[in-house]
Amino acid sequence: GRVADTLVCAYPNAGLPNEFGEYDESPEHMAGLIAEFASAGLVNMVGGCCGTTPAHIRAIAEAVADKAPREIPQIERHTRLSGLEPFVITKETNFVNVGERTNVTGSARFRKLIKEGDFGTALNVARQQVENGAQIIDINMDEGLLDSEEAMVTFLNLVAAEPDIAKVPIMIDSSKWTVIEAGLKCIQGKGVVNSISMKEGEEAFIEQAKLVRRYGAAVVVMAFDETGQADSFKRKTEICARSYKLLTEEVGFPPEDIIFDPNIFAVATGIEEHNNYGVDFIEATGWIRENLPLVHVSGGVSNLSFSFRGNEAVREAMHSVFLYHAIQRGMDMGIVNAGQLAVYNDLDTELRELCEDVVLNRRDDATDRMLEAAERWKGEGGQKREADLTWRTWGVAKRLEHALVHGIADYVEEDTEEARQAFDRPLHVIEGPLMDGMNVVGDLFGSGQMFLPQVVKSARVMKRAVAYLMPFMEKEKEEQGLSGYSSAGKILMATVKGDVHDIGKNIVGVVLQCNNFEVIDLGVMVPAAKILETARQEKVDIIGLSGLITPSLDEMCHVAAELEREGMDVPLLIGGATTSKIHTAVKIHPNYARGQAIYVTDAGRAVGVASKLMSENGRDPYFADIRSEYVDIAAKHAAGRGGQKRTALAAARANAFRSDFAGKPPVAPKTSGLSVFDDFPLEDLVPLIDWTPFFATWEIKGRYPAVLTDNRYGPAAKALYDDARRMLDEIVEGKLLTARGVASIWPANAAGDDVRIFTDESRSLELATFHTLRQQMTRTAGGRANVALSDFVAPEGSGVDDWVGGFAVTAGHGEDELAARYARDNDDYNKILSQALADRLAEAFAEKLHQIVRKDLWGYAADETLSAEDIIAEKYQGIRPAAGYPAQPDHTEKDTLFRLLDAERLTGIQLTESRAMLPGSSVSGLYFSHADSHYFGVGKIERDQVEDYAARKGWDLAYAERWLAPILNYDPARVEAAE
Ligand code: THG
Repeated sequence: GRVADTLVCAYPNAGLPNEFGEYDESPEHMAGLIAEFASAGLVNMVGGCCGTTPAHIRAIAEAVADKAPREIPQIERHTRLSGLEPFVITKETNFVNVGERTNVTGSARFRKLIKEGDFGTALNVARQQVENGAQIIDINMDEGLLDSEEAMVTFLNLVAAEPDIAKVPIMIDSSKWTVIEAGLKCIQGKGVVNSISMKEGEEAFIEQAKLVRRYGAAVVVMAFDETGQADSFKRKTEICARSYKLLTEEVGFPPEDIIFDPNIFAVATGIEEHNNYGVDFIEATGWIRENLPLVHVSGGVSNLSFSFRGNEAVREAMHSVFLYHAIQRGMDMGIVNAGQLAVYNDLDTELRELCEDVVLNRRDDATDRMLEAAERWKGEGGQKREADLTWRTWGVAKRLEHALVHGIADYVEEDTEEARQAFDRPLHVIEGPLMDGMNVVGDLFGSGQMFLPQVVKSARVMKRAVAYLMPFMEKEKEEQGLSGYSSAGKILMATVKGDVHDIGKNIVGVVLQCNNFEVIDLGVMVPAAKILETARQEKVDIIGLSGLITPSLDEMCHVAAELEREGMDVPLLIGGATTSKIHTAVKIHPNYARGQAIYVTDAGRAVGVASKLMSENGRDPYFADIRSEYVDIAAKHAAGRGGQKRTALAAARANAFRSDFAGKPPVAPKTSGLSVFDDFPLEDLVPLIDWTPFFATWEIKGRYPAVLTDNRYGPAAKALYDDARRMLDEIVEGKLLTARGVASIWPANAAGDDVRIFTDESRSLELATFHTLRQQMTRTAGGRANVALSDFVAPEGSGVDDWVGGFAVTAGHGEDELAARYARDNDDYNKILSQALADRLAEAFAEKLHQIVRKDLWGYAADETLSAEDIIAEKYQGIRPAAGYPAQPDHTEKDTLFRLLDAERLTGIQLTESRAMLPGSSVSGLYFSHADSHYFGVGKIERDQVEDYAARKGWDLAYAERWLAPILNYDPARVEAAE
């Protein structure tokens, strides 16, 4: 109500209808509410609807008698469009991008999809435009063989159901009025008609404008008249002026809702008359904005470059140059390929000059010159540009800096050699230009202008330069006894015993090396003894531990205690997916009083922490800070515990989740026994890769694909993605990784919180038992359930037969060889990239196998037809929880699973003592098929359940407490002391 510039009337019902369909609100109550509206200045008129009686109206009239009506606000004159969200065009909006790709004549792909009736994928075209920055989407269905009206209506109705598309206003693009009107009837909010003109005379023009107004849309007016399209400055401006007068004076069309399009035509066509089209448009734009108040100017930008079809690099550059000049003159809207707009200042200077000559018609031979040069920019897929090599003419120090900042390794040896000759000693090259360059990288990273993948690429250049200089430094040492190079500090890094993941650790190592730290990387599964021994031998300044799975937390405590026991005081950095500040403060820190455990959130922070530890004033002030923080955290943690005891196990069981087995009976599997997949085709996994976690690995936070065009992360994300796709192609084509997997479905029934697996359908012989854990958080009566995975399986004695599946997959065979190959070349970037991709392929394999199970092996969703996107979004029926994750935090359940699947023999995956899977890029879990099954977190549990669980597993209590340590809601040591 606050923004409407018309009268606002409120006439509510007398409350919501009760169970008899009657309205209960009394006259007094309702009058009181409406009086509040009036007092707040929200309404001009009031009344009553359903359930109100003359008594209600009388009470309302009395209640508002002395209240002033709402003041109708003066609204600033702006173009106010909307989809689901408002879109107001003001001076600050700058240039409005209208997405062009949802156009059957403008996109071969979109045309094909619409013609084939694949509207789902066609919607993705719209979504991508929005994700790529389109603030409005232009939709055009004008195609001879299509029922354009029907296609328009179908598509618009589907768009309306997709909030991430429908949030932006729609521009209905058609040369047929009937199609436009059909579209206007569908769209919600306030859209734009594209377009009307005077080509059929003033009368039709006025009539259509009135209708546009009635449908409440804004309008694009083309510079057309009865004699055709305007191609000169004079005709363009005359026609727009005449249209403006008719619209504002005859139709009463608000000028801010008029968008003039003075026709963008193709230039550089070889026809001389076309040469000045760009200039005419730009000048007409200037004239319109100066003489026709409040209107906007738009145009179809891609039209400009039709003569360079197939050469996207040149087209993009032409558009960028054209917009640069047209926007300066007042063009404030354009139909563009959103997400494919080059930045004017980033254009290659030669190409920009050629484009400028063409667009601004600056020389007679502009077209010829452009045609001649165009081929050079026409790279692979039209995307690749010839590299700008002007930096190669700079001085050697500047060149090294450029190579470091941009991560270009192509010339590093020759540049380093040149620098070596220029300096007295090879060491001075490191301490001089190389460190200077890395400092620039460090500053850019620190200030958020560079991101991890770029830094790791820079490190690759640095490493290769240092590797080149090494032999010279050694020779110097031998011959002249000169000292070598001194690092900022020596750091030992290791993934602890039982754990295999080291991507995060590798990234940290590289970033530290970039900052002149010497890193000794002991790799994965490193026992405490080895860590201590190396730390002593190498006299390291810092030890860094990494861990991915929860048992590693315990192992880290052990390493800390060993350091303490052996009288060491080397600072201990703690990092990795499973670690946390709380755990470090509460569990690890107390084990290591002589030294200090320090939690490091992410790779970006590691350098700061390491530098503080190596600071000239010594590490003590920093230790003191950390210590007081950790003591504080530990105290708060201790205080917070104990008080909130959770629901007793028996009560939690009474509040179990009840799957609807009668209404949705379990489906018998189509197959039994083990299904083995040896060497599963990698190319079938690629479409199911979920890229969002891939970017997270590199500390690029954002959802794929939007992250590729993100303002901040976009360029770094895109470069990383391109590198990843390239490597993925190599991996797939060269079969550099091997995917192996196994799955099976067994007869099963729940027995309390356990799931019993039977040998066959007679269900007389038990094959194994899976144990599950139940949530114990306190629930309000009638609220949510205390869930355990066993709740998704029909209980024994219910008379309902049920089944449970299991799987183990890996894409990691070959992973180590691949990583080692890159490591040999000092190429950490590609090493880490290959590990991250192997991880993604394993996850994609888990997704693919799950689909095969749903559709074929089990077949409970045989008719499922989901897009890759929907599959990644888990829109299917059923779940595949993995041991060690929130729904079943006990890693040892993998023992049972692996035994049933014969997984080690059939897939080559091994379990470490902590039950990490080796190769690291592996996934395993159970399948639950029921439509009611869902993911959840067990959360913290009480001792009653631990005792029960231990008894079910045949464990003693202390052993159970070790495996369940991360989820205990009590401190076993204290309970024991109290007892
Ligand atoms: N003014 C107004 N509306 C318009 C235009 C205009 N609507 C349509 C068009 N012109 C703007 N939209 C496009 C969309 C795509 C292209 C050009 C203009 C284009 N497409 C590639 C081609 O033809 O080479 C197709 C590439 C592919 O198939 O993917 O260039 O001027 N008011």
